[in-house]
Amino acid sequence: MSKKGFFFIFLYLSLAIIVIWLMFHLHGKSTEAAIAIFLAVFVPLGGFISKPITTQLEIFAYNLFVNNLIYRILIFGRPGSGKTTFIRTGFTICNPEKSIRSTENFNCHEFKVNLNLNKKSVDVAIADYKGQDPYEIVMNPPVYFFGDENNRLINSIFFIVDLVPRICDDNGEPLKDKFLLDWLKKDNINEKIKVRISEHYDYINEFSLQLIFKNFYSSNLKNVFLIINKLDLVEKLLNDGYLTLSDFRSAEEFAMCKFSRMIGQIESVCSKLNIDDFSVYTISATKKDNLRPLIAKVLSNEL
Ligand SMILES: Nc1nc2c(ncn2[C@@H]2O[C@H](COP(=O)(O)OP(=O)(O)O)[C@@H](O)[C@H]2O)c(=O)[nH]1
Ligand SMILES: [Mg+2]
Repeated sequence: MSKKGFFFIFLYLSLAIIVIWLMFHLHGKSTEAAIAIFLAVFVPLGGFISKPITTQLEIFAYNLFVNNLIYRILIFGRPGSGKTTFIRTGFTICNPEKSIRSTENFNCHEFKVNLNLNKKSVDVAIADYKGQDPYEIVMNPPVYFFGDENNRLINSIFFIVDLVPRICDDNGEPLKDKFLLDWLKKDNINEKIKVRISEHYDYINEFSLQLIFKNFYSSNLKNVFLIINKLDLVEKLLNDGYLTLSDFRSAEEFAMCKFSRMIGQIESVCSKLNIDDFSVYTISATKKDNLRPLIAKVLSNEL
């Protein structure tokens, strides 16, 4: 409990004791009225003062039972960038325990991860951010996952972007790859990719980075990743001759270049906070084998 909390409780109890003492020592006619006033003023006042303290007590109780052995990952990126796909593909290889807890902005999953490197397995929990706007990330983050604001528990942050948008059909279902590729190929591929990239810059930028690190950074944070997703679609467009990479040697290099400013922004925040483990991965979240090196890297100190 904070010093301020103790102070208010102390002040409240002192005042209450003084008033009760006065009531019983001034045996005047006004005693009944004084009791009525006492009940009317002190009971609601007590409730008001103790509210933040009750919250603090709840957090204190959470901290007592929180499992510090779980490796906690926050995954953040624009809707449609592949967060849920990444979790499903990446962590089904690792024998998931079917536990998901949801809040308005997060789906929190828990897994047991064993990459067969040795027999040891790691308990991993991932918060999949499902809010629409970036700033909602700081609205009521569940204490059981993030820890309270004075004791954050996040070990890794994954920022995720892609080069191809999610387009939905008339029923609101995301287009299958074939139809998505047809839509891209129809006209102006470069412009469509450019628009998608700029949407990610609207989402992950100096402002949202500040918000996230200010709210979730602690000495528990070990590493940060930028994941550039949907490389398979870019490769397909290249192979089919719809994209030309005159200035690049590969789809990976193309992807890294498109997000070089974002890489710089994350690097700069990390270096200010002395986080020297920042990596960039280009992946296809739909391919299991693609994700193994990344997961092995994240958990390299745990397994
Ligand atoms: N081809 C391809 N599609 C992907 C990839 N990752 C995600 N998708 C598709 O992109 C859409 C959005 O993915 P989802 O995981 O729901 O994104 P979220 O909103 O960030 O959770 C879905 O239709 C996925 O099937 C990928 O690496 N390659
Ligand atoms: Mg999702």
